[in-house]
Amino acid sequence: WFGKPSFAVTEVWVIKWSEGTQAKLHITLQRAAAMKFQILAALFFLLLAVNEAKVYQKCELVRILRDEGLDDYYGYSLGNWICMAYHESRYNSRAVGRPNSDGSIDYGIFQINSRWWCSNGKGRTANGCRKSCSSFENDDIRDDIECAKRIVRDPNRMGAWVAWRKNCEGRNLAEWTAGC
Ligand SMILES: [Ca+2]
Repeated sequence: WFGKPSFAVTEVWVIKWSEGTQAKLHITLQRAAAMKFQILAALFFLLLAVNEAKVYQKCELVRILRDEGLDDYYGYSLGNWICMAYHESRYNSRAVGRPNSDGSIDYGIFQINSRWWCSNGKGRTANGCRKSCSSFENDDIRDDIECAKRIVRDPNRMGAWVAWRKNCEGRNLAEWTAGC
């Protein structure tokens, strides 16, 4: 067996080896693809969860507004605030309204207006609350409450909220805080 080397055997071995490697590589790539898909799916659902609006329960909102001192603020009982928030945003802290006739936009649970109370970087604003409107699009509504207090200190009082004038003003609002 010191004769000439058997290339054929070596070739077959090399081919088998490369086939085996390819098969392994193929499986590895398939697993990587499956894993990539799983990661993308997880990210997708995470984003979905992040984008999901925070819709407050009535009594949850009653408790927060009470804690933040809105009950009887400027003489308006809690029922006024809950009724207003319901008709403005359905208690959705991320509600963003369609543009108003003047091009301004209303933001958040109290639908705070970009022409007068916050800046969205588009068009004129008095920015009475000295806030970016984006701060009224998140689930932390303490700054929204601060701005609502500023709004009601203005001469229009709660009349600033059209939905309040239409649906809450002068009505018996006891039901809005009942059972909380
Ligand atoms: Ca906020």
